[in-house]
Amino acid sequence: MNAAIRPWPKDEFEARLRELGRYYHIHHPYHRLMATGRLTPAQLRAWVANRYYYQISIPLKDAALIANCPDRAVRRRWLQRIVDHDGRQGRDGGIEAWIRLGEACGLERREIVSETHVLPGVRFAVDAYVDFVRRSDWQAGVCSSLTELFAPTIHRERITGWPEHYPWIEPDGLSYFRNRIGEAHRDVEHGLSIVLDAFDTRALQERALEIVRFKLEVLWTMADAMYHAYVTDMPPFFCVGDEEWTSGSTTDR
Ligand code: AHQ
Repeated sequence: MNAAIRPWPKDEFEARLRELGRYYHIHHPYHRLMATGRLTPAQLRAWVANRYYYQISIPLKDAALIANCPDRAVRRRWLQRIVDHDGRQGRDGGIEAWIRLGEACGLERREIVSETHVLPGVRFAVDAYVDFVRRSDWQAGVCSSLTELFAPTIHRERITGWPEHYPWIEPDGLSYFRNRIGEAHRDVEHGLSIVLDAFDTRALQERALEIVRFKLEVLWTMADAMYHAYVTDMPPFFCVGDEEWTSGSTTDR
């Protein structure tokens, strides 16, 4: 079979998936400002308030994937992702931990859960992710979660960096990131094994790379919207005049 159409060996396929980490949102200017202590408190609070929309959308995305999946063994394991975010009897879950992160940063619970600060660009990017999983086969949905290959690094960066750069944030608020490192490792091990097995032709492997690039674009676009609104001080129409949510930079409007 022609080498150009022969499927890559699994280790090469995995390496190509991991190479996409160069486009991960850890490299986005907003996250570089965050990691180097250059975000103002308002810009950090805005990030938490916007990312809340992503966090509450993950269980909807995972439920859509399960709805598309006829494989009981996969569904049984994938269910844990919903529990991790929604919680269960006796365990608050990640969404509640994210709200506590927001409160630790000085946000009120009501302004987080009301989604009042969620930017159009953030909402559209997150909705595009959920809609992609809803309308795709479940294996494509699994593949789109593989950006978490790169997530433990960004969570560790926050756990180590925020206490130094943002000492005004209550340390307990960082529990979301601490919990997520273990969960992300566990989830990616499951998701990667499915993808390496299911995407078994060259065309499917190329498709898998496209899917991960799409999800990387979702994450990057969310950060673009926040950078535009809170760093270049060009919030969308519904924030116009709401000075509390701009970076207070000197640009004239
Ligand atoms: O907190 C995050 C999370 O729960 C998930 C689920 C997973 C998915 O199914 O797409 N991706 C993801 C991510 C989370 N946090 C992001 C961050 O930077 O804090 C990273 C993101 C991801 O890498 O996809």
